[in-house]
Amino acid sequence: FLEQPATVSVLSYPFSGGQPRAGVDKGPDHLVEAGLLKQLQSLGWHVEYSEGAVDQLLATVKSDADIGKMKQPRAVSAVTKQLAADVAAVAQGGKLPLTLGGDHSLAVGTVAGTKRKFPDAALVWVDAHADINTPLTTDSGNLHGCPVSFLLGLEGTDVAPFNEWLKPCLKPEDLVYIGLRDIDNGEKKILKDLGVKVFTMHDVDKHGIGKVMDLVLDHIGRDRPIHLSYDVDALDPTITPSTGTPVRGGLNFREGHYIAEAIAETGNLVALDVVEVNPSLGEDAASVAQTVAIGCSLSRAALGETLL
Ligand code: NNH
Ligand code: MN
Ligand code: MN
Ligand code: MN
Repeated sequence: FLEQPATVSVLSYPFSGGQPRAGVDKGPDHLVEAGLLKQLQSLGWHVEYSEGAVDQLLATVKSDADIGKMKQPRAVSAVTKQLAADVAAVAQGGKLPLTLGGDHSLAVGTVAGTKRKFPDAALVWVDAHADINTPLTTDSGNLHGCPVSFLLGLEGTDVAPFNEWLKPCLKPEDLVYIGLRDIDNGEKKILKDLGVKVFTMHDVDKHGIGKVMDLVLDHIGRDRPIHLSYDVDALDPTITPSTGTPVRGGLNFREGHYIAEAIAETGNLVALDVVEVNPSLGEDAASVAQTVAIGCSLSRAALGETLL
């Protein structure tokens, strides 16, 4: 689905407004300073880099009072609207957008952008969380817990400011989850009602990650564009400690990388998000460095790095 020579366009989006913890906006700079761009070049990719104009976009948001339960809705909407345009432009150019977050509310923009070029794209969501709360079901009000519901157009998501630019673009059967282990009660009901394919950590334990990825690809099909949205909190907190909402019992190092490798092997990856790296969190500098290094190695794996 990409033009040759293969080009990855790295989009830095230093945005934290989808959740309350400062520092996740520093994720992209740390990933780049750790050498991500050169690493991708070494894999044979032509690499472009740009920084989203997050500060300018936020300057247009004069005040951002809650709307219903939603926190910072104008900030999230303004940033994701521009990100959708950026991702769509990259995809239209035959290149692969790699969005570095920032928090996972950014996926409202990245997936909407991918869908403009590839309406048939499947979405593989790797996360401890389902991020499918709606503005009606969310307890926290944090929009990084809600992006999937907006993409699906669930009840309660047809609200300003999002409905000024965002149209539902995802069908429940286009979506597969891997790694879930902290699903809110309202989310459990939504997932069951919609019949979404979910591979929780229980399924990873039962089948092993190899079988799970076979089942993921059985479900979405092996000849469709794939958008991979990777929240680093899918991995166990011993592996990626520097993230805002760590949940024990996560993917181990190899399981996390195997997911990315198996997607790369399809040759069908058209967009990648790496989100929720928060360099301000974690016990010490080594925790931060490890989390950032894994953000880089997951990106490399998804873009074709192999062990042999
Ligand atoms: N489900 C919770 C919420 O909606 C937590 C979401 N936190 C995440 N998601 N980090 O990936 O607020
Ligand atoms: Mn997430
Ligand atoms: Mn998460
Ligand atoms: Mn929770």
